[in-house]
Amino acid sequence: MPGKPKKTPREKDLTSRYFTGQLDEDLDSDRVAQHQHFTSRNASAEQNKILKTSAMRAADAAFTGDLDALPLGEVTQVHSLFCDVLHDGVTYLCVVRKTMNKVSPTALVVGDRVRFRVTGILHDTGKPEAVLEKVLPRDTVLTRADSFKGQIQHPIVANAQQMLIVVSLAQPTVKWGLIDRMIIAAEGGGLKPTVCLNKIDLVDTDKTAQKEMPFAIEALAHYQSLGIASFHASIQSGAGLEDMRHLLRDRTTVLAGHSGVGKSSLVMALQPQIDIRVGAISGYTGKGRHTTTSARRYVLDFGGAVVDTPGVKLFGLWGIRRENLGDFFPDIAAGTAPEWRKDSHQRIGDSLKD
Ligand SMILES: Nc1nc2c(ncn2[C@@H]2O[C@H](COP(=O)(O)OP(=O)(O)OP(=O)(O)O)[C@@H](O)[C@H]2O)c(=O)[nH]1
Ligand SMILES: [Mg+2]
Repeated sequence: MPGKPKKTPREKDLTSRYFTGQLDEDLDSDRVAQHQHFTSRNASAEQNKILKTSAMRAADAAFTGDLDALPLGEVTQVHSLFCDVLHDGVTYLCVVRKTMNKVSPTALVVGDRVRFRVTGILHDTGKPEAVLEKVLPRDTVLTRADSFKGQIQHPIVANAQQMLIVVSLAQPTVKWGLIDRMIIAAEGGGLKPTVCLNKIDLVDTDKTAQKEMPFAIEALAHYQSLGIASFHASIQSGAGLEDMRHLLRDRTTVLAGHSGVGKSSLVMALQPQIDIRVGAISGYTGKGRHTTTSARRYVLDFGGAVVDTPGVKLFGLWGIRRENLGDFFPDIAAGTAPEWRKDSHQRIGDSLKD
């Protein structure tokens, strides 16, 4: 196995400015299992090494043509030095033009619409190589902050219309505070939130699920009163899968939630042909283990696209201050907020900057 290739200063620069491949697990104290980290890094290093010799040279050459005449694609996955871009059913392996930061002020993310130039070189993976020349303005962007105090913004997904917040009744248990934060992030970024109460089958066998169920029903009814829809689901029984298909059809949806709640399993249940990694249930500790390690966009054969994201434990809010927090808690102003929402409002407010 060849050693990890050393990065030139330019490559380091590219990495830090444009790409946030393993972004989500870096934001929280959560850590990816060591072996997963190791494997994905090695794979990245191998691919980056090959790309350096061809597409990166192409990225250095000035492009003088009409940028808007170049093919338009969507970023489906971001790696350390390159990204996958889908155009007309073909995935291109793209490196970013050195001067592109003038066009894009923040890191490139999954869902970004981009103009790219095909190099004519075929990568070992079978993907054609290309140079990413331009990022188009985003319609929406789902963003997290580096911490609860929100010093640095980390955009996660661009141009999605809605966010499906997946929670599981048990294994792991629902964290309603996390749901409230995700709803705020979705609405703040221009995405419509919907909540999916998953693993509903566990109500028959799992004591935690049985204990949680009455409160879950109450909480979801309260969200409904705020215009946030929800549905129950289970890949075991098939419950809710038609609701989900209906919700996802012809739209771009981000799936988000705690690690282990079953986000990737739901995607696979709807699109079995998608090759996606799902965590094993044996030895489950209820702590979450990050099976999905970076956001990835999949096209749905019944219309639309879905972005599967890595699980989170914490969700730092970006662009939300104590003064505008009330905009996301209309029930507080209306005097209809139950105690758990008041607590949530208080806790989120305390965690924000003045
Ligand atoms: N009982 C039950 N288990 C489920 C259900 N859906 C998923 N699981 C199990 O839950 C575990 C975690 O599923 P994943 O789909 O990997 O969860 P995830 O949300 O994608 O997790 P991360 O990628 O780590 O964020 C797997 O062992 C699944 O088999 C369900 O409806 N019922
Ligand atoms: Mg997953």
